[in-house]
Amino acid sequence: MKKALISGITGQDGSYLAEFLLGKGYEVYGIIRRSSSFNTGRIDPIYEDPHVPHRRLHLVYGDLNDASSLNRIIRTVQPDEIYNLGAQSHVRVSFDIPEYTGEITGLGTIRLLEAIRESGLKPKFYQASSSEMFGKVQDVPQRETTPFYPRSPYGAAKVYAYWITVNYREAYDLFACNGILFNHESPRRGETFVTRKITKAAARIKLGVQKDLYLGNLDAKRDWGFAGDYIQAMWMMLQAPKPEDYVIATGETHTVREFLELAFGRLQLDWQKHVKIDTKYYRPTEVDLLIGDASKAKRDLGWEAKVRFEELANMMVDADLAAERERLEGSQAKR
Ligand code: NAP
Ligand code: G4F
Repeated sequence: MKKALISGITGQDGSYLAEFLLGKGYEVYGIIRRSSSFNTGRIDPIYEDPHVPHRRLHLVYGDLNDASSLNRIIRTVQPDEIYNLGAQSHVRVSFDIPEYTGEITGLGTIRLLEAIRESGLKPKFYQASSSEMFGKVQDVPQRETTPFYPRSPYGAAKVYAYWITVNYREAYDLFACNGILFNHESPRRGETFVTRKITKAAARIKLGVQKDLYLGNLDAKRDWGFAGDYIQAMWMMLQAPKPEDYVIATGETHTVREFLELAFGRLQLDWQKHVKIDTKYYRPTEVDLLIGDASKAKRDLGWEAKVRFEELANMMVDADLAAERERLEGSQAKR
């Protein structure tokens, strides 16, 4: 039975990847951080689902800021595959905490790579690289050969993590891959990323528990796909005959405004009556246009995005409407 270690297992991607790998028969180890409130909400359902073999899921305490914990985990778990998904992953927040973002999102990667090197083991390594590295884009669409031009502390930290992964592949013959993933979303998306912020607000407005939604730049264009499709590409990269870097994207781009129209439209709401602009959500430097060319992944891995833009928006709105209804019914029952 293969063993996989996931940093960031409590996040959106980590939870989908854990389910996927358990389904493939892996023993899955996830690194979790101590928190004063529960942070395992996305993976708790694994323990409740009779179809998911949860006895093969193990959670271990550690932190990408704590090399000794990473060394210990790698020595004791001895994983065959490591997926480094842990990060301070919010671009806007990275302008407020740039040093911390560099520490976790950038240096966290070298701590993990060094722990691997010092262990003498040769696990395969996946690095969660990002289309945010393309920033002020030098090519349209962006592909593996497009030069990076990051526009945020987060983007700059991811560029460091990208190159250090390439360096360890070349210097130490490590099977290490960068997945350059474009934005991917789901009902499990963090609630402060724009898509989820919109779908949750639309559901609450529909149910009469919220009136307005405050947003920033509506003109930015993103290539949005479904997280459940994208985590499969991570695994596929580590099964390929040789380690390489891949762009993972849908090849379509849409504005934030288009996402708003679809999400509110799904609930027969007019977004213009509810959305207000708050400049605090603007970034000092913005990434205006992202659109990826994933033809290398299609050719070499047989991967391609299945869920398209409208289906993604509908899926997220429907899930938020159901969750909000349940929450309201629960709070009424308690009274
Ligand atoms: P996410 O939901 O924000 O999850 C981030 C995960 O990192 C959480 O499990 C979090 O743990 C963990 N983490 C944060 N700080 C940590 C630390 N100091 N030590 C260990 N773990 C830490 O992110 P996501 O959307 O799943 O994305 C997964 C990865 O892909 C990230 O590296 C992100 O930067 C990258 N990425 C995402 C996208 C996208 O569109 N989603 C696109 C390209 C790349 P807590 O739960 O304890 O906070
Ligand atoms: O949803 P976002 O915060 O995602 P962003 O900045 O593109 O970053 C996400 O995708 C990256 C891949 O390219 C990942 F690496 C990263 O970890 C993260 O998952 O913002 C999308 C767009 C931006 O242009 C932003 O300015 O939406 C715009 N926006 C407008 N109003 C807003 C808001 N973004 C947020 N978060 N909140 C707003 O109110």
